[in-house]
Amino acid sequence: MAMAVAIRRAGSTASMRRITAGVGLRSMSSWWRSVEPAPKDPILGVTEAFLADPSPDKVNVGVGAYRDDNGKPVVLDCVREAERRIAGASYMEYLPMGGSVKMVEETLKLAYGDNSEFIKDKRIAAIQSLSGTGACRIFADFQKRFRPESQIYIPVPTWSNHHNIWRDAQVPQKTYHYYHPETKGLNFSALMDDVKDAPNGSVFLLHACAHNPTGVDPTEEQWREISQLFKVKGHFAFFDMAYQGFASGDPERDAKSIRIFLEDGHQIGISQSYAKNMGLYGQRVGCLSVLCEEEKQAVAVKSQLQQLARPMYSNPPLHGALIVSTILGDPELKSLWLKEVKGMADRIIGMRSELRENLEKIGSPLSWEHITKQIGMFCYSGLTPEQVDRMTKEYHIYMTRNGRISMAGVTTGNVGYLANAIHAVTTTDSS
Ligand code: IK2
Repeated sequence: MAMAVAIRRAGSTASMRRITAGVGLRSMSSWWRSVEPAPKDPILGVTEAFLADPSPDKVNVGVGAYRDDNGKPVVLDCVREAERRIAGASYMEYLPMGGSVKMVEETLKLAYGDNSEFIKDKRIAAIQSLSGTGACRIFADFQKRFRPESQIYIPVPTWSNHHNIWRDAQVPQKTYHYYHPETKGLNFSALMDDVKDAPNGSVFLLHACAHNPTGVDPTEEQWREISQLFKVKGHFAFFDMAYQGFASGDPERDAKSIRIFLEDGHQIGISQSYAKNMGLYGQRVGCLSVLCEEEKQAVAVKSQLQQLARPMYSNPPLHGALIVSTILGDPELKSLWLKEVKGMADRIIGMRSELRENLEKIGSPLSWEHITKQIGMFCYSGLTPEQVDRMTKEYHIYMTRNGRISMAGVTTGNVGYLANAIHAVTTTDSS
């Protein structure tokens, strides 16, 4: 702009030449000179490295994406049938800013319950989101806009992208205790202390089930205690539910934490994703909901959530929403989906037992009980970053440096190899 004004003012061709040959043009040609490469994403970077490795032995247990027992990505039968029904549809218009009303309605039932009074009373502000990540991000922006003084309390550890999401939304972050490295379980007393010590009315991010990366969830009784303490403190719970169905195999059971908070009268927020439980990873379909005091407030909140989405992506994509609403709106397809979710969860549970048994059979002197105690897609193995580096360098096994193993990538074909590698790096020095 300044350059254009200078050129206009300069008038003559000769002086224009002097300007363009000078500092102005040089700085124009180096607009992005100060840009350094971004650090690799700790999860997606693992997949990049895996793909670049020519070894025939390579195993990817990095990203949390479900594979069948042959290590192949899966398209669920219910999804294939829904796509068959959708094929040739003449409707390719924009969805409204808030997305598919039908998809959102069905999605809320999964989280709040089929007969939820909150749905009946229209107390929930909800929009279709760009999967779970998009739901978290819109919520973070909403939090920043309407509670600018608030912070977000995030568990240690958590899904690494949570930190990026709230950082980019410019919400200050605090952490709370969650995992105990010695017991490889929940550090419940430290968690409760942190909840107690947080200023009244704080916002907490809670993993609704199948905690990523630890695979450690509070028990039902512990959820009840957490909920009671949240009441006393007036805290707000934002539930990230990226794995509904993946913990127990039953989406209804996996919503228990949320139902406890609802019974106790909390106003909560929820992020839901169909990436894992419907295998719709690349379709980017999910839902953000915020439970309000009454309908009028929900209408206002929904309008503001849409307002946040509009300048970002205008409206969400159609295809994934059609798949979800076709499946959940048809009792037969829905029961096929429930069967398939259970099948995925059961295969992972089976692989947990096999991995542990293999390690015990090899004669590992260490305890691997946590492999079968933890739930969901991930096993937080306890391997150190250095041991993980050896898994990759010496065995071509790719996993995140925090020691997380995506159990969804373990198969009957690679479980023995994986166990041998774990045994080697945990009992011998680097070769
Ligand atoms: N929230 C949590 C806790 C998640 O784990 C994820 C998905 N993470 O998957 C990648 C990995 O950890 O290997 C999400 C939210 C968001 O997932 P999506 O945006 O795909 O729905």
